[in-house]
Amino acid sequence: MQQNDVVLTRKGRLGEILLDRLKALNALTHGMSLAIEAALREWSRDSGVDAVIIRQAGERAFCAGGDVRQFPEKGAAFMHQYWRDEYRLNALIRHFPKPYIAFVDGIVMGGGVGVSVHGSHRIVTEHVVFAMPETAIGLVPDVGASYVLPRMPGEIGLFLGLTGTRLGTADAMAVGFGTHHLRRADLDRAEEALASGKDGIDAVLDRYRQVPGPAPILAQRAEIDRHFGQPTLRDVMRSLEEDASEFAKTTLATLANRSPTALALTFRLMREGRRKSFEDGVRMEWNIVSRMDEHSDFAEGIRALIVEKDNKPRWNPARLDAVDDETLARYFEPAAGPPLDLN
Ligand code: QUE
Repeated sequence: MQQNDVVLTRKGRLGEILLDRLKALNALTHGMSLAIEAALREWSRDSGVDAVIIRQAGERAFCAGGDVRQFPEKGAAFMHQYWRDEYRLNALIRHFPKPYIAFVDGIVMGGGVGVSVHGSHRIVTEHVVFAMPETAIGLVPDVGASYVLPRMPGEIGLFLGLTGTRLGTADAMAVGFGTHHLRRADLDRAEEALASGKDGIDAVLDRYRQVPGPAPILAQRAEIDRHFGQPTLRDVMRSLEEDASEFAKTTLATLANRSPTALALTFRLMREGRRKSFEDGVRMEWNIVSRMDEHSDFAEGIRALIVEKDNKPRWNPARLDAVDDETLARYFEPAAGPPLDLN
């Protein structure tokens, strides 16, 4: 790891995590995960630390996801260890004994959602762009998405997980990703006030919080719920195909670019996640991702969208109706090797 991919410092009463990997939109490396975990474990026992804050270097991204670019060349053993350590960090954040405050001031996708959404306070600015875009690279929404997305209003989480739709500030607040909306221009002052420990966290955030405008996604809520509330993915597709609306047309066009296997896995993952604990949801994600080998759509998605950037993934199978149920069911079987340790 580059020493300054993540900078861990004390700021008054705060422990501060600074994501600082500008060349890759602060995408989370294995080394960054391990360094953040070690700092959190230390700060949880340090009575001089009242709360933890996680922030981004640069104006563009909080964290664009996992650093998946080199996954195929690094091989299965590396990928498996990466995911084990990342999911253990996600669980640590979810159960962190002190306030965990994310200042999200740009792109937050995939793994970036994993190091923010499970914390107690998620501050979003006017620059936030939230997405769970994994189906675009042949993967499924992970890092606890099987717990978080099904708990969003109606079928919005399933819609976001299948399509990878990007949300702005008001939408990120409406779906519950953000707990507070602050202006970028107020973040440094808010952090200083938190670091001073003079007022409580909620008092400080209330002083700076802004009221988001109307959320465009809520205007689509009825259409989303009607189409994505169908019992099977085939029924969802049929429902969209039978609808001539602009929403149905653009949604079908988006889904046509996604990995058919990833869509089918995501549909089942989100539906099963509804009635599972966070831990059992993450275990289900682990069972799936542990089977993403060099022949999988995930390897092809990384090639097409991240490395070569031709944006022309050749999915196998290429059509949803060729994804068979037995193949899908196998991804949900317990993974090989030692059980996932989330402690
Ligand atoms: C879907 C994704 C990711 C993505 C693009 C998608 C993702 C991810 C990155 C990414 C972006 C910039 C980088 C990098 C990775 O892109 O998870 O290393 O420099 O991490 O369409 O899920």
